Amino acid sequence: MSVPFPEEFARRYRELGYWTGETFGSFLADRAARYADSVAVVDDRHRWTYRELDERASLMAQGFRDRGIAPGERVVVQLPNVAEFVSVVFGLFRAGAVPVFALPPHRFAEVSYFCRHSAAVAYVIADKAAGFDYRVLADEVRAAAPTVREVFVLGDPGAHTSLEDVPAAPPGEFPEVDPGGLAFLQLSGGSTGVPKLIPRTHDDYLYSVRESADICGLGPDSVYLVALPVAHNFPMSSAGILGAFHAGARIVLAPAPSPDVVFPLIEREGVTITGVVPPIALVWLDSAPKRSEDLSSLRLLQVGGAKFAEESARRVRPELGCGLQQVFGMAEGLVNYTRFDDDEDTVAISQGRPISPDDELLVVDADDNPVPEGEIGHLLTRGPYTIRGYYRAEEHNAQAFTPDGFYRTGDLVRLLPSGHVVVEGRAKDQINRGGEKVAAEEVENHLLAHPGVHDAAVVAVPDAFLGERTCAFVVTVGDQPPTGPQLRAFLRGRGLAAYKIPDRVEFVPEFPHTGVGKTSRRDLRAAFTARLAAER
Ligand code: J2J
Repeated sequence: MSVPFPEEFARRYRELGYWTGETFGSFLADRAARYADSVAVVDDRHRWTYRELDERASLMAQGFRDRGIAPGERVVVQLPNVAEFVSVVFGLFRAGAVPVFALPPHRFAEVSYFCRHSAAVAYVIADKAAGFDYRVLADEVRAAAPTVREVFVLGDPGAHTSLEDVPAAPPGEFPEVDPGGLAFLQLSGGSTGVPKLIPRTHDDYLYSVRESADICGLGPDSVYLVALPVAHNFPMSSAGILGAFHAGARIVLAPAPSPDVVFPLIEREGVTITGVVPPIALVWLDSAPKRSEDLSSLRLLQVGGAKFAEESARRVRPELGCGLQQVFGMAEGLVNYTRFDDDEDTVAISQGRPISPDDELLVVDADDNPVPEGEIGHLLTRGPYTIRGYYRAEEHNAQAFTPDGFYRTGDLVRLLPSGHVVVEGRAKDQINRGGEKVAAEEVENHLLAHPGVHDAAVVAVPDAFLGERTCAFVVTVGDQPPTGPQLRAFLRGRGLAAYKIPDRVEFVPEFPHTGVGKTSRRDLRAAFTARLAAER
């Protein structure tokens, strides 16, 4: 179900010391032994030391086992930025179960798909967050995904099981876990009709985590602020919460990324490092001079997930008083960072260079031939922590990976002589809405389910704040064609995450034809993208 690394590559990555055989369960136990009395996790209501976190993870692990969650079984976890996220996830790891990471904005369309596609046996939620009642969603999900036997709820469980009732005294022994096996399923930004799940192993992910912690300068005195949704790959591993745990550092979970919430936390907890997407960095830059909090503990602001404009990058040190690190990563694997010893221009204009000397980056043309040095092309990558295939997606994998196992990132880049990557654009049918990824085809399919929609094409509109927003071009059919607001309400009703609902809907009498034969979806989207660009 997961595509394994070929044996010769796996052997090499072990010989080079990249894959060490550590598992997430043993990882936490080891750091807890080393940093027992240091504070590991802070949120609104908790302040756990490494020892406490480790104990809670074991109690959760045994509780999940007592409730019949067997090694290898999948459990969808959808929690806001709370300490329990960490005890639940490490509890699952220790029980040998496989977390599937959903993000808080995901709704019925996404979560029911994750549960069905991974044949999940359980679903973990908070009762309510940001005004939304996840228990109602859980009822709908259970009806649609019969493999889900139990729903665990943080807070008031309603008809489900309270997370508080889960902990059980462990017998001292947990199942052996294969470090080369599936550790968790991460979400892909996606560019296809249905989201893709990304199978990561203990060996490959922990390698990227250790190196990331080192590259980001994390140590026992570091304090990492989780400003983005904690289950996203960036705050999870680049260097994120796992990098912090590797180094014996402290994580502070912020319930929201707004300056009102985050700035007081930075001051109170002495936060040294955090990672955000460009629009959040812009809000922080604009509000910092107007606020009174002392942000001087902050040494490094990481920005990634979408392109950070050079002029914004140059504002970070003078206006926030901390260093900038650009991060160009992907949940499929490859992560690039600018380094502490990079000169100012490199940090301002590039999106960093890869973690590993064994990350292979190819920049190619449409026929997979390398472009001349320094020119723009499609980025292909292969390496010790980049997947060889999506989970249960054989057909898609044949296109998303080259025959020799390179992942087609869909990003257009050029390489500087120093090996740094500059992201120049995108060839995949995805809209990057301020770091939140929207697959055009997925939204189009939902639009096409409306009886009044004959055809639909979803494309990016440039946006000063988010970088891009979404625009749906729609051809209607019938006597009572839907209006834009009706279509948006229709998509909400289908349980599509709010960030995927088109910001703008444009009705057109018909779609353009190229004259020669049938217009491809890609050409069609390109034509609409060009039309929107011409408006400006
Ligand atoms: C331009 N595009 C970028 C950047 C990601 C660390 C940081 C980010 C992610 C992430 C991540 C970009 N400039 N600095 O997983 O560990 C776009 C590219 C890429 C896609 C991946 C991490 N940083 N991107 O964003 O899986 O198009 O991961 O292929 O969500 O985001 O998206 P995602």
